[in-house]
Amino acid sequence: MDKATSRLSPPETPRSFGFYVDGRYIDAGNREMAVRNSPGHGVPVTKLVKCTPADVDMAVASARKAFDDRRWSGLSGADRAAVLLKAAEVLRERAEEVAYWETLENGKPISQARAEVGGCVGMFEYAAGLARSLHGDTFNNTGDGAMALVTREPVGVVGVITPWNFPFLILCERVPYILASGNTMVAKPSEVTSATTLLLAEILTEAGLPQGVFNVVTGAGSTVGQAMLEHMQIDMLSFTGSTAVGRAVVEAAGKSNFKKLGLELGGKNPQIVFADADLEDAADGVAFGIAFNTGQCCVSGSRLIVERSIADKFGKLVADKLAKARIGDPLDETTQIGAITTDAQNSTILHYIAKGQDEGATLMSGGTAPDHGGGQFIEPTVFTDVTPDMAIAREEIFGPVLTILPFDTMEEAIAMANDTEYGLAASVWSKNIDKAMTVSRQVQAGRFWVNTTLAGGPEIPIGGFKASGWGREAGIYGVEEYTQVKSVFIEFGKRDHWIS
Ligand code: TXE
Repeated sequence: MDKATSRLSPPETPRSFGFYVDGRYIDAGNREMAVRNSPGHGVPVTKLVKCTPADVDMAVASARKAFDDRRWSGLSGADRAAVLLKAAEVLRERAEEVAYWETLENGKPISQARAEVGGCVGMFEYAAGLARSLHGDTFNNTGDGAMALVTREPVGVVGVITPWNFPFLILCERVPYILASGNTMVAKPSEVTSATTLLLAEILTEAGLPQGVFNVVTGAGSTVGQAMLEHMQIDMLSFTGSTAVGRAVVEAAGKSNFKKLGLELGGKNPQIVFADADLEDAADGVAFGIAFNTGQCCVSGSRLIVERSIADKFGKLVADKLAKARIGDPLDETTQIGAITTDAQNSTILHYIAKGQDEGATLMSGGTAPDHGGGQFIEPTVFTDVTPDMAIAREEIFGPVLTILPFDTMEEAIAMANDTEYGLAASVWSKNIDKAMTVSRQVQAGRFWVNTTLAGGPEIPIGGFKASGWGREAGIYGVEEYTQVKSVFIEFGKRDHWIS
């Protein structure tokens, strides 16, 4: 913090973190350290341990012991809820610290990081209630002298591998729900955005989570992440990231212990806009859907599918909105669009902007990389004259690049929306309930929005159809995902003998 002006600024020296096992930090020792530069400022902000596969073994052993001795799973739901509620309280107290480091490592605007952390507080509070209410089922239709119970048991040791686009939010869409039923965990954040996962470990310990229940290893996906995929003592793995690594996750599970998997992968999400929509609202929603988090969201609305009669007018409305969005220093309170998180992603987005033009699409607005100091920024970009076969219309760009595709009939709009390997999210904008509901029924997506986009909450499940993933996170669905069902058949009274 620059005290004279009370404007936030990057730290003068990078903050060093250890990794976190058995309720405490472990120093780097002679392990290598990675330095992370703020993508919004280009200066070093954190130093993180490059863990080894042996460190993964240590973290998994800690989680295994904590699970097997039932120090967490053996508690009542009420006792687990108390810890989750306390975690929410501590997180609320430390929210500004979490938001600051999130912004520094990720490049997202500080106002957005604060809002995300606020949302995460709600997830811990909501999951606390679920820890108390989670229950099974009974069958008393088994005849006199018998009864069956169906119980929900925690899966065991859960590994969570997270990406860099929402390092803290994606983590908190999983952790409280995974902990609610009594699982223990090893988390591996992205190597470029690890700080806030370590802060969560501190917060959970401060909240009274028993040692060893939540452990964090930091480092590269190809070593630390891969060791987790193959680990025989990890019972379930939640992976959020690219479709390519998602395939490796499935393969490794098959080659190791058939661990249960949750996958949230890529998306190429349609925003369908009918001529009868409130076009001002829809333009604002479409602009938000593509520029929020600089388009680095698996649920970004990157394909605008718009009724032909309004396509030109509506495209201009969206482009005008985007031109007014404030892009710049992520630590500036007024910034709406921050930096591109990684150098590789920056190159990927610029590559797609060039490719779109090579393929014959027309660059309607944006497309440049403005200079806002030491960071890397890309203006929101809109393409018209796009055809469905172009790479910019088919592949996940993971940046602020919108393609406009016109349609003539509702059936055509639905077919275009579904013409993708992905099925993560979709929106429809229309004031006609028949159209809106028909589209919501027929578009294949795990999350669907009517006259809004990127909306949700702790109660609402997330996850994808098709190649966008397996399983659901958040809400009661997210708790049940991390449980397994056990049936218990009980007989009472005298047994009817098989051998008499
Ligand atoms: O993802 P990776 P990257 C998409 C998006 C983006 C592309 C590449 O299109 O351009 O993926 O991003 C860990 N075993 N999404 O390269 O590599 C890695 O350390 C185990 C969509 O960053 O999939 C990190 O913690 N783990 C997505 C996490 O996987 C491995 C969000 C994600 O990294 C591993 C991010 C391995 N072999 C990118 N290799 C979404 N759905 O939101 C890497 N990792």
